[in-house]
Amino acid sequence: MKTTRLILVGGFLGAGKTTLLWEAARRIMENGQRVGLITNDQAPDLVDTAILLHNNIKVSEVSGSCFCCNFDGLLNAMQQVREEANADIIIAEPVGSCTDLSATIVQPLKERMDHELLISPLSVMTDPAHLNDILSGKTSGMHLSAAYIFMKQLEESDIILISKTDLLSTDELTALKEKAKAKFPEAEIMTVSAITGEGIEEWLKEVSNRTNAGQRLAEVDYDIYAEGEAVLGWLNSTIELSGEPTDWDAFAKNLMQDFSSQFDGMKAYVGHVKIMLESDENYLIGNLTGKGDTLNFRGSAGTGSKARLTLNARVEMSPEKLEQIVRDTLNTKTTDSLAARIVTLRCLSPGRPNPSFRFDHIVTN
Ligand SMILES: Nc1nc2c(ncn2[C@@H]2O[C@H](COP(=O)(O)OP(=O)(O)O)[C@@H](O)[C@H]2O)c(=O)[nH]1
Ligand SMILES: [Mg+2]
Repeated sequence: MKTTRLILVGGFLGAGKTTLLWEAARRIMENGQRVGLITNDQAPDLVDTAILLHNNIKVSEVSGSCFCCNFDGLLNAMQQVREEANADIIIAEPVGSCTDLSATIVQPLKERMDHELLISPLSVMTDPAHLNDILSGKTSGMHLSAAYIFMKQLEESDIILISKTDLLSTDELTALKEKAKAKFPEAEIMTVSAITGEGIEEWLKEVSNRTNAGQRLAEVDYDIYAEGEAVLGWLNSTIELSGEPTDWDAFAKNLMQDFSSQFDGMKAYVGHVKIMLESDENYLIGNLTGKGDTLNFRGSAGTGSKARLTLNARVEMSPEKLEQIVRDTLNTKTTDSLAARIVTLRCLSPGRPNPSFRFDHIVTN
């Protein structure tokens, strides 16, 4: 089988990974190369997979466990994408609350698949506001142990990829890059905006040409790491909506605003709440990655009498509480003229990470 390039894009929940995956995939295809994507989650019914599938790209999902705890799942997904899409390039997005990827994924891959894979430097994407807070010694509203995960992700990265640069002035961006470089002198600092396209070509060029992946290992305390993940309630659900013709965009916005004001009211840290509302061929995506001011929507699901809602929420609270809020909120949207039927609902708090492999040294090829 031909050699395939693997680009891993890690980074905390809501950093902008899936948005970049799609933008990068589009550009790679325009260049005449074949691309396959791999998504990852603790449970199935992932909005990210649904979004990417809508764009006619080969997507394989590793669900039920993160890549590091299900290394074989990652290998199988890569095999599938390579066979079915004959991919020249695979881009994979690990779970946003995962760290220690250099030790648990990159080094084992280097050792086992050196002849089949060209592994790109590990890119860790970071939201600029969170990065600024974390570099200033704050927790950016997160639990202390979740902030620890955020920091460890940066520590092990080959490339720190600052996202959403459209939200910063040139001076702010320069200052943030300098601050990041001072803290992580061994990492390359790059910047992208999916909105303006700034930096995407440069980043793609860098990860497509370099092969020195996994040059750094972070020292990770698994007790703190486990706590940082366990404080998050995790919910994936699919819901069928049916009734009188409904303006689905207004419905989605109202639903997300409701979630947002409840979480803000409870001072519960929102990692990511993401919805996809599909009606016929139309769809709308809604995202909340913090307080109410992060709420944003794109696309349109139009008006119709039937729709399918996929909901993924990662919020700092017990899974039981999160499930109750989701069920209660959906109930308030149900009327005589609109029914909501929960088709699947999984709610959990991630278990202690138990990686398939964990290397204590950097593999040199
Ligand atoms: N302003 C801005 N927002 C972005 C950019 N990239 C992603 N986002 C938003 O960030 C949120 C999280 O994006 P997503 O790709 O799902 O993040 P992931 O959780 O890391 O996969 C969404 O609301 C996106 O619309 C960007 O370049 N600029
Ligand atoms: Mg994502």
